[in-house]
Amino acid sequence: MSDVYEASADARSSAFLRSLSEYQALYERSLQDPQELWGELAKQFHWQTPSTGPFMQSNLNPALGRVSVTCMAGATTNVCYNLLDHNISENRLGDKVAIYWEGNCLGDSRKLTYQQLLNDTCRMSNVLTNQGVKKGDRVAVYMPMIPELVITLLACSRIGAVHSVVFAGFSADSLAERIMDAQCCLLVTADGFFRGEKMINLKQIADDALDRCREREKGSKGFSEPKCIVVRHLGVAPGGPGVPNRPYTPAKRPCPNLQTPWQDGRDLWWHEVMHKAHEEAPPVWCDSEDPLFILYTSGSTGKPKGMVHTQAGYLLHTAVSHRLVFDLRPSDVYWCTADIGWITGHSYLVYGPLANGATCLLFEGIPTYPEVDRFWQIIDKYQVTLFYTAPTAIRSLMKHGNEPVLRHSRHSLRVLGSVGEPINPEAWHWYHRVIGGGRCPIVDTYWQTETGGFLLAPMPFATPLKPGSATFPFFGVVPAILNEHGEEMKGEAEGYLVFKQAWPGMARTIYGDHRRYEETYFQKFPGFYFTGDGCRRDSDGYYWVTGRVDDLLNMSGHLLSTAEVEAALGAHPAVVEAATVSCPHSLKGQTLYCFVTLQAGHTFSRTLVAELRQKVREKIGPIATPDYIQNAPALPKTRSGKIMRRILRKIASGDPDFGDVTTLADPCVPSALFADRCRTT
Ligand code: 6R9
Repeated sequence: MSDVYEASADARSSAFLRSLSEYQALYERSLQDPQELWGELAKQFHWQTPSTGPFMQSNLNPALGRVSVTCMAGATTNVCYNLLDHNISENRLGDKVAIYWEGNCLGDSRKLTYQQLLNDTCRMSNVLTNQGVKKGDRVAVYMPMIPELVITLLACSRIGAVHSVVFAGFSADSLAERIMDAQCCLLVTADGFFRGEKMINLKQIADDALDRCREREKGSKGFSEPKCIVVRHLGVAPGGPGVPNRPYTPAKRPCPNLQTPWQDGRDLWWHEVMHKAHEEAPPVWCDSEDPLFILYTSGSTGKPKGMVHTQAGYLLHTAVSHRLVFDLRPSDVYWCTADIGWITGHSYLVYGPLANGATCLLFEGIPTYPEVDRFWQIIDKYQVTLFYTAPTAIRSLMKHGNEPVLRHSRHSLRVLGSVGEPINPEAWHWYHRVIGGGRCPIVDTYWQTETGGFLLAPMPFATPLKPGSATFPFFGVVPAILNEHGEEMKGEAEGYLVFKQAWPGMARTIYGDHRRYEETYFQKFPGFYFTGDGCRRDSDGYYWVTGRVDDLLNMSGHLLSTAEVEAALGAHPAVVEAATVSCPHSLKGQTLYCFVTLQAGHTFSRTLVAELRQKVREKIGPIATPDYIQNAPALPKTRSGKIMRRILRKIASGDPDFGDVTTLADPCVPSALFADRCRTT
């Protein structure tokens, strides 16, 4: 065990868990008697009616009947009530800061206490109710990283409505697809926002999406165009600058020129409806298994999957894992840099931390604006103690050297976290040594949109760390490594990562398509939850997630489906066929490498490449823009016509060792493509 990091005795002394054996004992307990451990942890929350059944019940084998998972059956609660009212009344957190908001521009900031967050959330709950939103209805949310986003999620939860957040970097097409899939009755958005220097007219994109919904659903029964509530974030109040927009302040850098398209009768200004709404709203009690939210994640067929998360299990899992894995203290200032449009933002910026009564930082901007030291400057400004980010962000900052970091003290930092993809050792060491000054443990947290919360993660002061390994399972979580035949491999092994039993925070279904849920996660290895990831277990029992084994790729920590990108490229009239694979990238981890076969009469040119890139941005969003597009007069196909992506991956990564090509219809294709490949360094 050469590269192993252990916390100092001093740092351990005050931690929740102080040694590996303490972790192991608690882990064993969590497996032997989940009821005892989780039941104890559940006591910190308010249950309007207690659970009547065992802590969890599940069937993960489609052959034995419908796949189903329930947690705390029979209990009723309200997640928003637990995060706000309960923390205020039981834990006296009314005056504690819940959210520090740091805007894109320097000097643009706000803060909300738990009491203020409750007041605004109640108003918004009344706004939603006044618009006819009821328990179980779906509300689409397409917003920048501003407090109104958190308020909207909590308000939905308060009235039992199901939010469906769509990342504000997704295109109008993607938004429209998600609004229609979940049949949302309302959309909450904002006029616009800045990312660094770049202004995004969000309402324009939202309007385009709503137009698309209308076009596609023309004539179909039961679809009525969603209403739209718009936060004025960038625009100037009617009547000109200086007219108060209270209680909601727009960004410090208003844009008098921002054109916000508007449709009377459908669109409502947030500040106007909020102003008229009452500040008190009783919570609507929900069943432990009622849906809390839907969040879409890429699917290997190209169609995104609306993962459905429910109430009790999700609340418990996110709260407990956040508290233990970050060793949370009442005085901590916790910063998760993920966007709320992703699961990390849902579980570890909103639900887990607020359930724990933590003070959270919500940052609207990007790490490199106005300068590459913005993260470190913010850490000092708010005296951040717990910092959670992604390897891709670390790598992109690492390339600017140590000087921008060393301009700031960062002495407040206590625990660092990593999520989204495997962290490479160079980035791990830089994060540990330079950012954390060698003092702070790094919790490498492995989990997914589907899992709701951490599945593999260290206890920061108890688990000896190995750079690049998410170490051991969280409480109540049982990993296994299977071979191609579905046989479990013990000891040192490499294969498919699965989980042997249900855990509280797991997604219960895919919205509107339970069969797809069963097929995607439980069909390949009946009785196990299949992650889609490969994994290795070393001789010390540490888990090392090696990456996706399906047709998904992880670009800058975002999961993308190669099929979806291929479909976007195929929508260009010049393209007959497209094949997309991932290839390694020094900053993004993985990137997209696309092969396109053109229609006769079209020539491959720079203009065409630019058009193809644009097509992908339009259909999916800027996060999916491919780095490499190669002309492929022919693709390597089997005689039955299947594209051999294995060979394309080799070409993309510059490896001429194609392996067995005898099954190809034309064995010359790989070398021809290889000779013409794009430079990928
Ligand atoms: C939370 C999140 C899930 C996929 C997952 C895996 C990769 C996430 C990781 C990791 C290695 C880690 N992944 N965390 N790989 N080490 N610590 O990212 O959810 O967007 O659904 O992505 O991300 O491949 O399957 P999501």
